[in-house]
Amino acid sequence: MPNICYIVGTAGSGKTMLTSSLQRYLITRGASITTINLDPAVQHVPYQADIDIREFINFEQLVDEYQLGPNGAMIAAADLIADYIHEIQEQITDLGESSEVVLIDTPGQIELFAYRTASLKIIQSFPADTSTLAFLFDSALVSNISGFLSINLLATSVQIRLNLPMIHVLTKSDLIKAHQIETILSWREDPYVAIEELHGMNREFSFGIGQIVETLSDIPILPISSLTGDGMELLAAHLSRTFTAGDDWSI
Ligand SMILES: Nc1nc2c(ncn2[C@@H]2O[C@H](COP(=O)(O)OP(=O)(O)O)[C@@H](O)[C@H]2O)c(=O)[nH]1
Ligand SMILES: [Mg+2]
Repeated sequence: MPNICYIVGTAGSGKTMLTSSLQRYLITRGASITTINLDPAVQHVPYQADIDIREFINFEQLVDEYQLGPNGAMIAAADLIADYIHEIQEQITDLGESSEVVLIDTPGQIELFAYRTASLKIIQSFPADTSTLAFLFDSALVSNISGFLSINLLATSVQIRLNLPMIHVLTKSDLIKAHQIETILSWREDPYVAIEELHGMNREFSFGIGQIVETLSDIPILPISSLTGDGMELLAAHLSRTFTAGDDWSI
């Protein structure tokens, strides 16, 4: 069965760029990688995709043919993926056989991947114990407490929906200072400290949020920059351990 890593996160969180930089990093270390673009609406894909959903779905044609606005067209395109699931699944299985990991770049808007049924069907067609989700925390969104807590709740929501093991990746670490990264990591260790700093929140509500966010406390947050390559080694090691149950890949 293929080892699959789904790269998931809010729009602009760096999924495509991480797919590209991680692919490059792993290949230069001798790993064999399959890379898949599942975003039908993306214009430019900066990596060599072994499977590209745009070969199945023509986004521009959808817009023209059905006179859809951008949101309607993106939803239609995401739902259309369902028509090609069998083909995609076969291709992933074939390519995955000779790869250490299959990296899957998902649609720009998280709800198109996490909440519509087509992608759930793709996920469910592979065993959960050889699949993982890299959930991205965009530095630009999580450097303040309310943003951090909100994205944690989103991660929990995605976890409920997709029910796969997760790793959390703090993207664009080059855009924030080292002490900000430390602060974000400390909020993960103790979310109640963060919540206490949010003033004017109902006590019971805050406590409830704390309890939910605390359920993620065993998941490390790995800071990376796709631009500078910082943290890529740690992320690769983490993926390797996830898929080989402790034995590192040869990378
Ligand atoms: N500075 C910096 N910018 C990044 C990084 N990763 C992504 N970006 C930028 O963030 C924007 C969105 O990235 P993209 O990978 O397309 O996000 P996606 O919508 O999640 O696929 C682009 O303008 C990227 O150039 C990073 O590590 N550092
Ligand atoms: Mg993208």
